Amino acid sequence: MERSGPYCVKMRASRDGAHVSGAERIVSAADAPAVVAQLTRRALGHPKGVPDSVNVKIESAGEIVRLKALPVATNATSTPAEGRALAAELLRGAGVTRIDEIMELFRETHAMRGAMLLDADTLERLEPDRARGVRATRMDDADSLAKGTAAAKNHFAEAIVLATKVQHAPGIVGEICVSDDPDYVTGYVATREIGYQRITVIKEKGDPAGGRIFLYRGPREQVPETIRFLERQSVLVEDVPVLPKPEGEARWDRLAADLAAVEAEGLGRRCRTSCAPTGPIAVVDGRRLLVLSSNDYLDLARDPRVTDAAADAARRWGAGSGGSRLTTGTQPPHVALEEHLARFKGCESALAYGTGYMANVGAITALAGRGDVVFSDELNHASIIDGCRLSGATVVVYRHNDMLDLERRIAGFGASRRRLVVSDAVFSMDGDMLDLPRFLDVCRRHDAFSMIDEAHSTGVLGATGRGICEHFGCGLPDILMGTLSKALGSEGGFVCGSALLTGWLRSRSRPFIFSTAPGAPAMAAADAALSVLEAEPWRAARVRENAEFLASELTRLGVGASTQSAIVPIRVGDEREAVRVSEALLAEGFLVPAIRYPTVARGSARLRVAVMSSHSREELSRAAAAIRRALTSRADARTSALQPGSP
Ligand code: WAQ
Ligand code: MG
Repeated sequence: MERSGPYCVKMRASRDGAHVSGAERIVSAADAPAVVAQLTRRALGHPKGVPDSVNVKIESAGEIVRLKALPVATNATSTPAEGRALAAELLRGAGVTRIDEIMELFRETHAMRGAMLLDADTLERLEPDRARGVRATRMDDADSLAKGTAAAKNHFAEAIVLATKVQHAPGIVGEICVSDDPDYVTGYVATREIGYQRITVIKEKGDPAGGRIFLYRGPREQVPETIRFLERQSVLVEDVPVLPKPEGEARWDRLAADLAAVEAEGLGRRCRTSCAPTGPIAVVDGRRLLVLSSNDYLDLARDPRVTDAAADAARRWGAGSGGSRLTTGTQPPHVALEEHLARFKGCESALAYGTGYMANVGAITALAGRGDVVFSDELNHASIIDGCRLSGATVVVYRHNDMLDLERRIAGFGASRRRLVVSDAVFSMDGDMLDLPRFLDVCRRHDAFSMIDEAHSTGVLGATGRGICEHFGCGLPDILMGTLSKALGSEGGFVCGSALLTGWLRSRSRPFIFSTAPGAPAMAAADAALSVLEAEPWRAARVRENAEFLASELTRLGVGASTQSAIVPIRVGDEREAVRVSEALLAEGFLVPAIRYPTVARGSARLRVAVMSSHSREELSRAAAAIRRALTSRADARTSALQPGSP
C-alpha cells in the first residue's frame, strides 16, 4: 500500500544569498498545504527583511521518534557577565569544566548556519564541515498545528524542540546557545539532567554574534551516528511549554493562535487589491483577470453617467454628510434618491441607509423586540441573521424556501405577539429565488409582517429589473429592503414600504439614527444608476441571459450548475479544495472566490460565480471551460494553499 506522510516541510528565505529566516515543521499530508502557506507568509513578512528567494521543501519524514520536552527553567540575569557565569556554573554540573575556553569559541560561531560540535573535554572540533557546522533538523513541536503560528513564530518553542532533540543524540552531554539576533539577549544551557535553563541576559544588546555549541563525550567512531541523528532523524517533541511572554502580551499570542487555527482549516481570509475600476476586469498584482464574482451586475459602477453624478454631487454637496440624517446629514440628494427608489419599487416611501447590512439590522430590530417572534429562512444572509439576533426577539428558523414549514411554525405562535417573517428574495450564495406569492399569502393569512431582502434581485429580476415583485407580477411585501451597492453600482442600502413604515424607522431604527448619513456622492450615484436602468432595461434581461448561458455551458461540460438570477453557484464541499479550485482559476486569469464557512455551512464550500450584463458569450464560454479544468485538476495543484480573499 502507498504511504502518505508525515512530511517534513522546510522553509528557508534568503536575500542576496544571505539567510533571512527559516523554519521547519513535521505534518501530515493533509496539513502540508496549509503549513506551506503559513511558512511562506512567515518568510515574506519576516521582520528581518524581505527575501528575494524562498525555498520550501517537502520531504517524507520517514520514521518518527517522539520525545518529551526537556523541563524548562528561567534564570533572570541582569548583565551578560552574570549570564555567562551562570552558564558556566550550570555546565559544570554536567562535568564540563573548560567553560571560559568554550565561551571564547563563540567568536567563531558567528557566521555558521549550524552548531559547533565539540569534544566536551579536549575541545576538539568534530564537525566534518567547520564553516557550516552541524545542523539539527527534522524536528517539530508535536502540537504545533494546534498551537498555530504563535508557536511557530516563537523562538522559545523552537529552541526547546531543538534542545530536546540535541540532548537525546548519542554522546551529547550539553548545549549552550546564544541567539544571533542582536536584539535577543536571552540564551540557554541544556543538559539531560538540568533540562532547558534559560538565561535571560547572556549577551550585550545590539551584539550580532551568536551561535550554538553541542558538547560531545564518547568515541570518535560514534560521531557519524550522532550527526546522523541530529540531521536525519525525524523527531516530534511532546509537551513543549507555551512561552512565558513578557508580561501583558499573552492576549496577542492567544489571538494569533486562534487565527492560525482558522487558517489551518482553510478558513483564512485575505483582501486582494484590484488596481482597476469596478467592472468585469480586475488587475491584481499586475495581472488582468476576468471578474466572475462581482455584484456590480449591470456594470454601472464605472458608467460615466453614474460616476459623473457622484463627482458632481461631491463638488456640490461635499464628500461626507457631516452628521446623522436626523441632525445635519440630510441633503437634497438623499431626498431625491428616496423618492426615486419609492417610485421605482412602486412603494409609498423609502429610506436610505449607509449599507445594506445596516438596512437589514435597522429594519428588523425596529420591528421586532423582546416578546416578538421573527421567522427566518435558514439560508438568509448574515445581516438578516444579525438583525434577528440583535432584536432580542424569539427567532424561529424555517427550512429553506419551504412555505409549508413556515406556515406550520407560524401557526404555533398566537397572534398576540408581533410576528415578522423575513427572507432573501434571491439567496446570495445559492442564487435561487424565494417563492414570493406563497410567502406573501402565508404572511397575510397569519397577520405577520412580511419582509424581503432584494439585494440580489433589484436590477436583475423582472422585465425592467424592478425585482422579484415584477418577476412574479404579485403584490408587495410590507417591508422591501434592498441595496445600492450591487446592481446600482453605488453603496448603501434602503428600505421601501408604506409611509407609516418609514416613519416608524426614522424614529426607531438605531442604525439609521446613530450613524452618519451616507454621503451625497453615493446617493447621487445610485439615483443616476436607477435612471440608467429605467432607460436601458435590457441590462437586466442581459444579465439573466448571461447567467443562463453560463449555467448551460457548464452543464454541457458536465459541471452541475443552474441559476434563477445572476448567481451561478458551483458546489465543491471541502473548504481547502474550494480554495484550491479558486486558485487554479486565478492562475488561468479568472477571479472567482471560494465561499466558505461561516458564509455557508461547513463542508458546503463553493465557487460563487456571478455574471454581469457586460460579459460576452466568448468570455463566459472560456470561463466555463476553465472552471471545468480547475475542478478536475485536483492532483496537480495540491500543494498550493494561498488563500484568496472571500467573504
Ligand atoms: N542546528 C544547529 N545550529 C543552529 C540551528 C540548527 N538547526 N539553528 C541555528 N543554529 C545556530 C546558528 O549558528 C545560529 O546563529 C545560532 O544557532 C542561533 O540561532 O527565550 O534564536 O535561531 O528561551 O538565533 C534561544 C533563547 C534563542 C530562546 C535561540 O537561535 C528563549 C535563537 P537562533
Ligand atoms: Mg536567529
